[in-house]
Amino acid sequence: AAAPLVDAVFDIDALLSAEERAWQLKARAFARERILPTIEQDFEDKYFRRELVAEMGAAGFLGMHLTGYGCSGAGAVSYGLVCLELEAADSGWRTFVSVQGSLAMSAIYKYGSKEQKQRWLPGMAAGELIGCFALTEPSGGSDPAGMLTTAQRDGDGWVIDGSKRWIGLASIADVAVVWAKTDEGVRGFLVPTETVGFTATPIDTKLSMRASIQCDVLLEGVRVPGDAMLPDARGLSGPFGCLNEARFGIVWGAMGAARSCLDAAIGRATSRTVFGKPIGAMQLIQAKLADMFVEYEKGVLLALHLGRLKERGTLTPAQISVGKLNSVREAIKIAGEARGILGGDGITSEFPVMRHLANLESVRTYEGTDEIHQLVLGRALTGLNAFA
Ligand code: TGC
Repeated sequence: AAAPLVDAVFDIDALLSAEERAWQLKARAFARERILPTIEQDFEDKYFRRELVAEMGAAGFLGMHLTGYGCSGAGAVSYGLVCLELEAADSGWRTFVSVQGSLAMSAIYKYGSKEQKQRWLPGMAAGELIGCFALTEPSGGSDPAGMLTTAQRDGDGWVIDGSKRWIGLASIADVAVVWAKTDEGVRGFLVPTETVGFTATPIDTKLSMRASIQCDVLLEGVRVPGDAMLPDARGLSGPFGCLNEARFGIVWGAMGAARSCLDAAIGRATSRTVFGKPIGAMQLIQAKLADMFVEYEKGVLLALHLGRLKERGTLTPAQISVGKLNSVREAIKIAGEARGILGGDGITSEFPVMRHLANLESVRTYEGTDEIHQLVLGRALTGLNAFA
């Protein structure tokens, strides 16, 4: 697949290994051949193209940073590049890979028993089984410590009651990783979605992420056996450990959406003539494009730096907050500028810009809002906890 115009200008490829480039090109080709041809219509129709799930599994994109159990064992930068290329097509498909691989599979991989891993991970890596991650509740997502969902002992098993909201893939998932309060703190449970009392209803009123699925989930007297509990997740560090993985993918992915908008803006700036010359010849337009480009390149370099830290095993949650905050905030600014450069066309589905802009508003909100990441950084810088 040919390099996007903006990547040809600034040679970030030179900083990547051959293996990383191979993953990137594979994902770029997948996005162009399998997602882009139908994404505008799918977005319009609120349609999740489920047949792509097995294709993504076959391509090795699901849980690709995990090792064993049919997973690809790829490096963090390779995973990030795949996120970038998928999100250059649509945030919904990067979100799918995040929910399946970074959240649901990571939870089982990090905290599950050998039996739980063997039962679920190979099928999830292949895209034959779908997972979801049920943490956020209807009252809000920023403070998981305030969750109301409970799991109570019932003989050898547990009974889970509560409700969750904004749960990606829940209505098509085979297994839900459900976080609930117990008498020993927050614990995670693997709940097959066919279990009596588990109901998932897609949220139908979204004007963003329309080609992906987010659901309300009801848990009414959901009985699971004792071995449904993830043995190695205790307290909120369990789900937060998975959010770190998903946030890392967003650091890269949002830059993919930004690149797509920047490419569209450059294409339009060089092809649309006003006042007798291409608008790209106007100094004001060039200044906008230059600023967009600078933020895109800075964002990719930051993502790469965080990827290298992750590969060294030293990446901290605060560093991830820098990346998530910056990437999404700047991608939204880039998409907004691109929308302006496209003029009226910028609000149509003939260009991807408005779709990216709408999607990025979801990405800004999930996995920690801008404000949550600002406060994580404020706490790291001052030692003072604004959440307490
Ligand atoms: P705090 O006291 O700071 O920490 C509680 C425990 O958690 C540990 N911890 C972390 N561990 C690993 N990685 C991190 N990033 C961690 N952050 C905190 C911490 O060390 C402590 O461990 P322990 O062993 O001492 O108990 O917790 P707090 O209640 O003060 O919270 C701080 C805050 C606000 C940063 C945290 O609550 C937070 O990150 N809030 C945002 C949560 C969020 O991102 N929610 C959106 C999730 S998106 C979603 O659920 C949808 S899934 C996607 C989909 O389905 O589409």
